Amino acid sequence: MERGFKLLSSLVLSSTLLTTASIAAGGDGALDKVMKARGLSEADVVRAAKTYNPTGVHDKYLAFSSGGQSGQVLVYGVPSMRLLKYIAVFTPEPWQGYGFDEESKKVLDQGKIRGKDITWGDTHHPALSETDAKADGKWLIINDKANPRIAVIDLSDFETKQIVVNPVFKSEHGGSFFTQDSEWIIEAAQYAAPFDNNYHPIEDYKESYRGGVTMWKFDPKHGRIQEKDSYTIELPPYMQDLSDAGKKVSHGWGFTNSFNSEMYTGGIEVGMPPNEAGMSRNDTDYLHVYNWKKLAELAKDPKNVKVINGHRVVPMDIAVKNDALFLIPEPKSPHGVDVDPTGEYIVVCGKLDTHASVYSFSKIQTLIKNKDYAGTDPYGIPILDMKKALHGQLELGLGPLHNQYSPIDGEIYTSLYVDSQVVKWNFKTLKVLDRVNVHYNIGHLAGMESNTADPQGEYIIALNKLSIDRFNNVGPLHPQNHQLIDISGNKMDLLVDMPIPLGEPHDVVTIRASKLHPKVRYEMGTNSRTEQISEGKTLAGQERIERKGNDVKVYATLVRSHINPERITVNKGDNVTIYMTNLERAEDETHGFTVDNYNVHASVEPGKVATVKFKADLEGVFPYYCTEFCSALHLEMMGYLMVKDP
Ligand code: CUK
Ligand code: CUA
Repeated sequence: MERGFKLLSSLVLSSTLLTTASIAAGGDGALDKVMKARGLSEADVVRAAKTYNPTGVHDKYLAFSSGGQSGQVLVYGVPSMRLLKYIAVFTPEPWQGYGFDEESKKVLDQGKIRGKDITWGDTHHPALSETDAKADGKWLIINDKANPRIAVIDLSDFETKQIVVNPVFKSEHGGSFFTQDSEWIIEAAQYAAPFDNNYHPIEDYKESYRGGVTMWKFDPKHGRIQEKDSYTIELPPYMQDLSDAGKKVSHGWGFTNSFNSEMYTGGIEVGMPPNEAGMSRNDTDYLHVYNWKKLAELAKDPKNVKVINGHRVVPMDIAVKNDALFLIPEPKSPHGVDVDPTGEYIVVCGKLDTHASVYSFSKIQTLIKNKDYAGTDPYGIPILDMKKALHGQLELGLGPLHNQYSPIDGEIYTSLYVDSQVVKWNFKTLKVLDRVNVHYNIGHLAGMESNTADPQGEYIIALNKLSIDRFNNVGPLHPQNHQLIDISGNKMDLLVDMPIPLGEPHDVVTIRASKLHPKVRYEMGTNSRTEQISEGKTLAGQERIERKGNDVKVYATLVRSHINPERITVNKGDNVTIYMTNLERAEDETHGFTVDNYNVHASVEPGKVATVKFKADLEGVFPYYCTEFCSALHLEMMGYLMVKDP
């Protein structure tokens, strides 16, 4: 696949070939004809060739994009920018049976908040699991800003396996980020709120409202968050924001931005200026710097924690007393904070400031060691002097938001929201190197494994919030625009646009496809959500219907081109459970299953068991059938549910 791609590039990049060669698809002068007919320049053709995958050729990288308000994850290939899959995460998704079969309902149910069903999510930050600060291709996590939750996706089958609800936050944004060996996940709150579940008047903001960072313990072997071993660092109500975990030299530390050092709480009732001005009055906000490793040790002693909603919270004074929590001023209303591949530099973007600020971890450590503090905040947290903690600052343009690193020492790419640009600069020498226009209003940007200790270079994807005129008009709600940029040369070159038709995708993480090894089938009889053999596993010849009182259990098999049994007769009011085992071993021979009018659907991949459950409360005759076009006799793959009044 690699070879094919290289061959193609060398073929098309040769400009003599471009103008003179005959192309198999068209014959003499075909390329010229196509270029003329479609109004393409030579540069256009080269760009097209850089992203074109002939049929059967795979992509070098896979990108995992947040699905924004869809609550899902999108997967696409780079450089082809071909959409490969949606992964159902926080929102029911019928194709995958997510929320329509029993196995996936159990996953979605983990995301209930205080007993309340939450059937959407506002996904922002996906993160790939790491070993030694490098992407290892095992797990993907993603946060939900609106309902503070984190989901774990297994990259062996691209299915969501776990959802955890933050027990103390009411919203969150600074998640989710793995530490360098995926033993912890950082999740920072966003809008400050009381940690308990009670009403507290807004006048008590400074006393009762809190921000924080939850450190979720993660088991990288089994891919599950361990809620009991997790803890939260209590923080002031400064509206915490994006975060990043230290790596290498800064391993053990975490960094979290904030944008409301004013502790402004809204002014409608008391005649204060509107929100924006209120939260941006001060010239600086605070970068929170915390030693989560030390705090994890402290949290083991019950004397050091407050238990809130059954969850351990380390109070600010305990963190301060143990030299584990510090603040550093940063230009007001910052946005991204990104630790460089060595762990020494922490780059914070200004958003309302035209600068990026490069903090030095070793300078921060020296200030901490010497207790060289510039003062304390109202909560007694030591403040480090900004100038002394900075390696330097550089003016980049209007609205710097997020950063990505490259394999070249000191090279960094930053998104400029207001200027609609990606700027390449050097964070060590503090020099701007290049900039390219994007379309339009870029938020995050994604390099190839760029947030790890092993960035690959090659491409940057600009995640643009607005597409305006880039695509056919499909009504007032536009798709967003992911633009692929070639960064392999001195000058960045914009290659192609890709519309994202599923919510606002805040962030993307990427990985070399060679690091992923997803399976093509399950061990026969597997409940894919638990990875255990299902109680409903049914082999050929074992199909049966069991009745106990009003409970009817159907043990069914699916194989081209039969659903066995072909007739299920029940009484009105019976509780019906249908276990389906897909007996296929062939790759991509998925069968779907639905019972008409009963709002159930399952996707049953080879080897999988999926279960649908319903009360037979509608009397009548209901066809059930396979919903995937699986063979020439697909339409014949059906049966009848007979519901009679006894
Ligand atoms: S955020 Cu949307 S552009 Cu939620 Cu990471 Cu910056
Ligand atoms: Cu099985 Cu269609």
